[in-house]
Amino acid sequence: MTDEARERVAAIKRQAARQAADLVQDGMVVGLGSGSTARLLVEALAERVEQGLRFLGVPTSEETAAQAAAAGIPLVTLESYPTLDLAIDGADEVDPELNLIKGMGGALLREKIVASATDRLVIIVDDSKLVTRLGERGPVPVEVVPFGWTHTAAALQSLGAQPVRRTGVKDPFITDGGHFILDCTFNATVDLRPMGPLIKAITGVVEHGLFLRMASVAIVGIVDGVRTLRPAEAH
Ligand code: A5P
Repeated sequence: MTDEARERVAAIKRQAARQAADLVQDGMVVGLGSGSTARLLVEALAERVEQGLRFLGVPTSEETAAQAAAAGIPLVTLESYPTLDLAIDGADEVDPELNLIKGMGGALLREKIVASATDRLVIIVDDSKLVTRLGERGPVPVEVVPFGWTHTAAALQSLGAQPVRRTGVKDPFITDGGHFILDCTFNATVDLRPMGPLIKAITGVVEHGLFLRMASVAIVGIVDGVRTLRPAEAH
C-alpha cells in the first residue's frame, strides 16, 4: 500500500472512531479495544477528555493501556467494574449479522472478555472489513497455550483447519496472556459460525477469534462519512 493509500484508509477509520467516541458520556465505564482503528478511538477520546469528558476505561491490551494512560484516560479493571456501559473495538471481518473475526492484532482473548462484560459492543471498521461470509478475507486466529501446541494444532487440523503459528517482530508471536496464536484457514465452503464451540472444546485452546452475535452495532467508515449498521443490515 502506498503512503497516500494508507492515509486514505486511516482517514476513513478515523471517521468511524470519532463517531464511536461521541457515544461515550460522563460517568461511563468503557472497554477500549486494540488495533489500529482502536488506536484512533483512544486518540479521539483523549481529545474529548481534554475538553472535560470524565469516564473510566478498561483496556483490552497492554498497548492500549499504555496509549490510554499516556493520553490521560483513567483506567480501571473488570475486577472493580465487572459490567461495562459500552465497549468499542475494531474487527478484521464483519458479516451481515455482525458476526466478527477478530485477533489479527493478537489481543482477542482480552477483547472477548471485555466484550462479554457489556451488552453494548460497538465495532469500528472501514468498509473493506465487510464480508458476506466469515473467512473471506483471512484466517481465524486461535489463541493456544504454548505447552503441546503442535498437538493442539493437530486437533484443529482434524476440524478442517490449516493452522499456522503466528510470527512477528519476535518469533513466535506471544500474546499479552503469554500464549501462541495459530492462524487457522478453513476451506472457503466451510460455514465458520458453527465452528466456535468445536474449536473451544479442544484442550489447549484458550480462545478463538470468532465473535458471534456479540456486536450490537457497527460504525463503518466510508469515503464520505460513516454508515451505522445493526445485525442483518450490514449489506
Ligand atoms: C486485535 O487483536 C484485533 O482484534 C483488532 O481489533 C482487529 O485486528 C482490527 O484491527 P485494525 O483496526 O488494526 O484493523
